[in-house]
Amino acid sequence: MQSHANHPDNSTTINLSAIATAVNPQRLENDLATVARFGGRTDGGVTRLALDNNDVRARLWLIEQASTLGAKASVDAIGNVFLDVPGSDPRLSPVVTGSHLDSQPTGGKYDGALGVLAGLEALRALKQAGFTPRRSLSLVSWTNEEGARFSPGTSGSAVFCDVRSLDETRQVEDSDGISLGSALDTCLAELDAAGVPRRPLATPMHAFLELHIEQGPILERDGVSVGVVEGIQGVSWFEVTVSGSANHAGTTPRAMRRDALEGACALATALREATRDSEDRVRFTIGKFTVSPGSVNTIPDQVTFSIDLRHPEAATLKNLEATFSKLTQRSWAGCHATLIPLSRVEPVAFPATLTTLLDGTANELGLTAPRLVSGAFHDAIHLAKHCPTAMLFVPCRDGLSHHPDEHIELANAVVGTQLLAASLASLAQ
Ligand code: HGY
Ligand code: MN
Ligand code: MN
Repeated sequence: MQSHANHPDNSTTINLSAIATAVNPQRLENDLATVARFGGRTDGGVTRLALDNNDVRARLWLIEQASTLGAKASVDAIGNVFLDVPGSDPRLSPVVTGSHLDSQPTGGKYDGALGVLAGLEALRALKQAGFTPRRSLSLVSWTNEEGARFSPGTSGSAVFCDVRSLDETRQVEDSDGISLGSALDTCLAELDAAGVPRRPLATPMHAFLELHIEQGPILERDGVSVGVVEGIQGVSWFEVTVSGSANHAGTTPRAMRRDALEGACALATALREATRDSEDRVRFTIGKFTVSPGSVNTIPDQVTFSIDLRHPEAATLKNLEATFSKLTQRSWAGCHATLIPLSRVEPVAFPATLTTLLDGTANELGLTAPRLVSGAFHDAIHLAKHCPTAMLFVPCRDGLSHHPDEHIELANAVVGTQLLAASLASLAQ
């Protein structure tokens, strides 16, 4: 099936079926298995935390793939790794695809990795199909999308898009007191030693497309292989600290206690109650909860817990944030509470120019690709401020993610990669 490039001033046709058939399921499956071994777990999941040794080895592996692509590898000051395939007109800004290689502490093999490897396979397929892009094509792996080790997440794309500063990002520390900056310098030294040149931040892009697993139940329920993502819901992360007084567990009467755990549990329950909505659209999660001094027979004097709050509407997100601020000002079991905002990203809608192009390309490939909004955040949430940006989702079994049992059907990953490759070709002409 021939398609006229979606670019009005270009007469060349793009052979979409040649591109689609050039996508090699075995190559993609091999790459997924290879990358899954970087931090592979016995339960089938991965632990590849941002800038840990497994993440660095996965980056070095990705860089090694540049030569077979005829691409040049480079890395920027926050560690984002790029593979650039030159286009026939170097004056034009590139079309970029990619995602992230870091994982959750007990993550799955596909969150992030599929987007990087589908991008790699798409670029290989385009080369194999004899497609020469006018615009350069780039594959990027963003640093620290998950935010599990260094909070908040999406550091690489946020710094690249100048949404957050490199300096403030470098100062963030993990639970062992290691700063992102020092882990980054170790990673960059390894890439320098491998001869990977540096590149600037915020380089211009014509468009950014990210393929990702849905991490939700919709596409599987609809029985389709791929979906066109039209936006990402807003997300706010907070740290709550409840402070009381430590004392002896055996001798202190209840009336004299300022038990930080009792206060934190009451506050956490009140916050959750404030987010309960009849349409079940608010997402409220307390994922981390630390009690100190953490002794069986000492009344806790401090409890710190995280909040991950999400909603597709900016106004609702704002109202809930205001409610949280009011609730934390109250006294909880005689304890004092503070609410520290860690990060906040407004909901984004992807431009119709790009989502319509994806619809049209899916159509030409004979695919049904329903529209959906992402419940998870992605690096695309920042890229949307940098250039026209959109995403493709492939289904994951039971919608399960951030879990070792995360699973996809290879056939769906191949269809997603075919649509990605064809869409990149259209954009690069
Ligand atoms: O948390 C998220 O939405 C993303 O998967 N890191
Ligand atoms: Mn992800
Ligand atoms: Mn994730």
